[in-house]
Amino acid sequence: MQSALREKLLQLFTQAEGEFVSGQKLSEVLGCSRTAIWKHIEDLRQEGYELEAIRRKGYRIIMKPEKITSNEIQLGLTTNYLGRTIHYEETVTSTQKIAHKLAYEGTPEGTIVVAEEQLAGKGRLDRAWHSPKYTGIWMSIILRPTIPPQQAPQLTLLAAVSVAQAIQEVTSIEPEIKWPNDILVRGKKTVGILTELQAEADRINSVIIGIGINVNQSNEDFPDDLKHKATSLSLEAKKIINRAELIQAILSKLEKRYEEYLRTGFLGIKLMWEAYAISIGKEITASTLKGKISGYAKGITDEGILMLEDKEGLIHYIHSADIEIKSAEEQS
Ligand code: BTX
Repeated sequence: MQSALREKLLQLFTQAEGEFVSGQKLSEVLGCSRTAIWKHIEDLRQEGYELEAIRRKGYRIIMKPEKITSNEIQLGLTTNYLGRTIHYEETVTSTQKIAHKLAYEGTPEGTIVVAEEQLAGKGRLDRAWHSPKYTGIWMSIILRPTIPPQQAPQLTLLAAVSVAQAIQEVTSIEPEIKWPNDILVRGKKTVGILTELQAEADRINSVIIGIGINVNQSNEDFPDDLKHKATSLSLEAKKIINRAELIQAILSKLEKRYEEYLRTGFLGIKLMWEAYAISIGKEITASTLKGKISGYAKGITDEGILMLEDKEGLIHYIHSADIEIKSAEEQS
């Protein structure tokens, strides 16, 4: 859409203060056909505007997109280095991809990549992560810890704790963590965390922590296959959540937890993680790359590895898996 036309259209809606503007009036003022107006309205929707259309009444604006700006994130940020370098993009394939490139090029530790929309957001094992425009937090954080590569999974748990704490602080929602990296609200997935490494055999060059949070999606914003198993913070808190404020809170918690971890090790994080964990002390099924194992989730080791006890009393150490918790009735 031409920018002058777009401006005029938005001005008309602003003047109407949330009331309906008829299609007739829009086409008169803008000097174009009703069909062209409909097309422009669709363009605005694509940009994140929420517009209602009712026959014979016309159109009205319900919500303008709330964009995040780098300024908003940096203003009032209390961290020393996390989020001090921000790469903000409107649309990307995946923030992970950009972060990998930046990390490789030597960007400072604490650099973050934030996007309004991901066209190919990714989860673990190359699964897709749904990342619609203006509604969520799609962010990658670059760290350079001096720890052995095999300890990197601990950082996933550290990130999960930090995000859970920030969510609790900003929204008063009490999230739960399902090992290793899912944050759920009332049993539905709200946050996904993907930790990736650039490392040599015995040395980490950088860790890229990708955090995806469903913040302001309505139920219709989720594709059908996710509707029953995913939710957003705003659906749960029943209000719009300020995404920039939540990003600031995450960065602040994450920097604190990370500093503690580098100073004193994983134990403190483990205890905090256990306070949110729903998969521990329950009958679960773990789907690993080698197959499924069912049993009792005894806890996590000091390294963050899941301990699962099978019927024969054998302990399995699970490094990576998808966990299904048996329902209350199925728990023996
Ligand atoms: P995961 O493998 O644990 O979860 C992926 C699965 O979750 C999908 O197969 C699908 O069933 C479900 N899913 C997809 N999108 C959503 C969603 N928006 N809400 C709830 N469930 C969903 C989790 O992987 C790791 C996700 C990390 C995403 C961040 S966003 C910023 C960064 N950039 C990037 O490309 N990925 C990370």
